[in-house]
Amino acid sequence: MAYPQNVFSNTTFPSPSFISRRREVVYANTLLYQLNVLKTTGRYDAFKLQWHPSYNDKPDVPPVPNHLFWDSDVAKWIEGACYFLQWKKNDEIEAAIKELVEMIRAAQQPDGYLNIHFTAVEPDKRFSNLRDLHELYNAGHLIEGALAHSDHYHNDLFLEPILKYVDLLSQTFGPGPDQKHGYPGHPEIELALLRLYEKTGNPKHLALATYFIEERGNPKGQEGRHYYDVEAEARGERENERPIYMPKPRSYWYQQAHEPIINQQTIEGHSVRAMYLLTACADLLRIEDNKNEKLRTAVERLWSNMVDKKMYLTGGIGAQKQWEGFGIDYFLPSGTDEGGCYAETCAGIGVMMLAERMLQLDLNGKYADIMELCFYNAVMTGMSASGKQFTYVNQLSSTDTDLSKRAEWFTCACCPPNVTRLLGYIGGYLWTFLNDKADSLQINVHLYSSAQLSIPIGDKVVELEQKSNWPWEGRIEFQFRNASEVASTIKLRIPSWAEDWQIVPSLPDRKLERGYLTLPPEWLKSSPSFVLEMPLKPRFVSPHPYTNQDVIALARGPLIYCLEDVDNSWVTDHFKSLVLDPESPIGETKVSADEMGEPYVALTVETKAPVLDVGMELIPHVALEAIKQEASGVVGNLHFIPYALRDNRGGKGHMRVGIRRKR
Ligand code: FUB
Ligand code: ZN
Repeated sequence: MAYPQNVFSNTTFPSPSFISRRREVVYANTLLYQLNVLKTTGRYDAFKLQWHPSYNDKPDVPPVPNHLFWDSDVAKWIEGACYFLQWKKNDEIEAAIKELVEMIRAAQQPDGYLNIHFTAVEPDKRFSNLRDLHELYNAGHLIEGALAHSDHYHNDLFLEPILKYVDLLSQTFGPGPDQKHGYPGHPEIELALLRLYEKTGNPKHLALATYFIEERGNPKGQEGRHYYDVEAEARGERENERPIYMPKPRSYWYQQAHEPIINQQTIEGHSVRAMYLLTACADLLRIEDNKNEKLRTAVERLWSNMVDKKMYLTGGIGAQKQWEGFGIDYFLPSGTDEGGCYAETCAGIGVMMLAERMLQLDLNGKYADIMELCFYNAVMTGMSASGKQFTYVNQLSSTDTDLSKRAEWFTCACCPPNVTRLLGYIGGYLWTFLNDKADSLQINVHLYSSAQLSIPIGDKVVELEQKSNWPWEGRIEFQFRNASEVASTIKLRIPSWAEDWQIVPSLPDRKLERGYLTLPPEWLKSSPSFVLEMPLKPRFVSPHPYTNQDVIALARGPLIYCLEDVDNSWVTDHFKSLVLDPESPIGETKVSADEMGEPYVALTVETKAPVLDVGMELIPHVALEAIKQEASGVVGNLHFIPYALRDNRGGKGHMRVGIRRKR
């Protein structure tokens, strides 16, 4: 089983760490908090298929009804809850899952169909708008929920109706003359079907996923035309009609359906869709033993385009609000007043999913570096210390219209339960292992934390335990146990930002290949306890010069830092007029957990006057002097905190990551 959603159960968290503390919060607060929201908003009961008053609401984003994703919100919550229940029981959560599964079973139509909106609200419109209406996206999340449920409860109560629904989908979609040659506007079902295939071994599940992936973007898919054109015409859509998130009619790059994936040169469109789709592509590659050269090259090409040219310093992706997605190369404004920035929490989770799948195809630290960057910044910023507030958009600088503030929930609530389920199976991201033969084992350690991996081999359980205060300290102690009869190799990731590192006891041949250090069997036999030391020093980082942003930001280890008004109370302009000298000394302070829920390392930059500069000399018609007098001056030292921990202490919501570089 290669999926992190399966192998996470080999990982436990016996001693405290950033990760275990976040998991504790989700278990203690978030699951029940989100369950309550599901109930109070109508989502919980929606599978009863009764009318809900909100079904009359005008869509916030036409033509997408606000409640269209309710199936997925419930499914993601069940999925996350099942992961946590494998760790600790909870009667209230168990009872809710039981009731939800009963409702889902009862909501299934006689032919297998299973969807709230297209049963309770528009039953005559099934599969009539794959482009915009998330029917198959919801189906994908139901599949993933059912897989987690079946793994936890060892019964088919949830999986059974889902398999019946998938049968209906397999009959409906495919290359046959009587089938629809369509595919989802929002990918998700592809990766879910591939995971389902891993469990069932049913070739129909593989075939449907493959069909959705390969058919996507076919210009002549249906009646010699693009499927979405034919579908739109059948709905009576006018030629110039378009959803508001598409800049022009037929902007099918929004759904990554402008051409077949293997031909796509740059990563385009809605960022969550792109990540879910590419994750499925990577899964398909692995299932096909990485033999599909064209698909492999396309996925690698799109990954590189994204990471090199379309990713924020935080690992966030998606610069354009209109389509919640990618802009042109190097277009990475940090906030609304600069022209955008979206960096949705789900998109960060999607990057992690893709990175993890790429690592399984190609053990290269460049994927793990990005996976870690996303986790500790773009994703972990998505949930408050309390586990009861969330972000959807994660800008790198606030403005008066978009303050750095979390919310209790969203109308379109994809992100909060996505963080929940990610933390449920996060153990599956720390490491991968290969033990095809009974007497050999390879463990690849991608992320550091305090955790234990247990791998049953023969009649023994081989264990690898790591203990560290990562990401705050760079010393990781390892214990490798019970492996005496197994020829074992461990590969440790050395992050690309690590200037210096040491392994103790020393390793005669320090073989660092593509970001991983190999600890060979002979060495491990004599050194089952070893330590990796990696000093975590603060450093300045900058976006690529082609972004035209002459800014510097602070990083330490995998963490990106930001300024908040809570620590820098003089700020009135979201730190826009601030300039920072990259030569400034940086101090570190250990701060106890307080409101952050996490003991952390704060950074202080000692500034030299003047540090405020309105920088408007180039605009002659602006009355500069008054502004300058007000803005210029010494503000004293600048206090930075990890971006992931922002908005936990009140304040005005002024925040910035990248500060203008002082010349
Ligand atoms: O459309 C479903 C989810 O809601 C997407 O992944 C998010 O970007 C948001 O649009
Ligand atoms: Zn989301």
